[in-house]
Amino acid sequence: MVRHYLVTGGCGFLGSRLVSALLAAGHGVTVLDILAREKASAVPADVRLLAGDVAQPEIVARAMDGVDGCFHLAAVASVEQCNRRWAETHRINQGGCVNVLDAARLAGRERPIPVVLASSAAVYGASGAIPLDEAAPAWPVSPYGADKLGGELHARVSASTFGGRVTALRIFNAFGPGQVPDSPYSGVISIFIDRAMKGEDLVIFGDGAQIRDFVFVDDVVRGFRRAMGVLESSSEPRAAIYNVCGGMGVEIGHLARTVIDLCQSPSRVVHAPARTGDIRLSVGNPAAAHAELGFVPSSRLEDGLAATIAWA
Ligand code: UD2
Repeated sequence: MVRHYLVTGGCGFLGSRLVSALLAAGHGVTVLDILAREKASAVPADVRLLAGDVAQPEIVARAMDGVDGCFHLAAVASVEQCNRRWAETHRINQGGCVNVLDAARLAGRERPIPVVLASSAAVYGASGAIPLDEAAPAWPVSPYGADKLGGELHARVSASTFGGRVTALRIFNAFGPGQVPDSPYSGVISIFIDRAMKGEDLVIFGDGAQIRDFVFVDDVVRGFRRAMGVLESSSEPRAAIYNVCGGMGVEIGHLARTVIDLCQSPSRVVHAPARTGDIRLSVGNPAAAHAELGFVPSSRLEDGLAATIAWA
């Protein structure tokens, strides 16, 4: 069935890939993004594009008008930025999420419009469980993680108090084509590929034995769409949370060597002091998303890396 979806943050790394997939499936799309003016030329012409901040309830309400479902991805996605601009990013990351849930409530005819939220593995913080499943204690150690957890709590309120249908996806380390390397807070894979292609040193923060769970962008997009499909077929209020991850731990040192090999690069691996607060082990358990959303990450790390290198 053809629908019209709102994608907040639709000009970003994950959002733009989701918009392309929705259009390819024949759906209509509205994008609300603070960067919409700057990035307008990169947005497909048939998208209804609104420039604005999700922290402003009026523009969120306008964007929600007439849509059948909402994917909420707009956020200040850098942990470091959120550390520096705590109160301001709280207004955007948690306040923006409440604005989206509230607008979905007010715009729905009989009940709120279904919403899929981009949450993050950052909600687990220093939980320490391996692998992390959704029942592990959520104990964020950053403003960013706390606000993502706050969004999940408001999703529960949407369901319990307002009859909403909301799913929050805890995204682990997403990577793939479209992720830019030019900020110190970019994902490690985009930075390593950029450096390997230029023959520059790959800098590992710490000993390189820290472990991450990488998930390819197209798998994340599939997770979003499956989550929406489940909400659309649900007649009951619902607030669910799922990990979106590959389920496999990769050492950063191994990643650096793999990227150098795949790029056939003369780059060397060097070490620098570990980042303050860097989490040692982050591996998710995708079993619940598999069982309840039919989500199976289909890309092997090497294939995802090859696709990202080809794009870079
Ligand atoms: C990821 C998310 C972040 C948040 C967090 C929650 C990304 C880009 N960031 O942060 O938004 O959800 O998880 O825990 O997905 N590293 C190097 N050299 C580099 C860059 C990074 O060694 O040039 C290391 C870094 O110290 C870390 C690992 O690589 O141990 C991954 O770093 P990242 O910035 O890609 O992502 P992460 O896990 O810190």
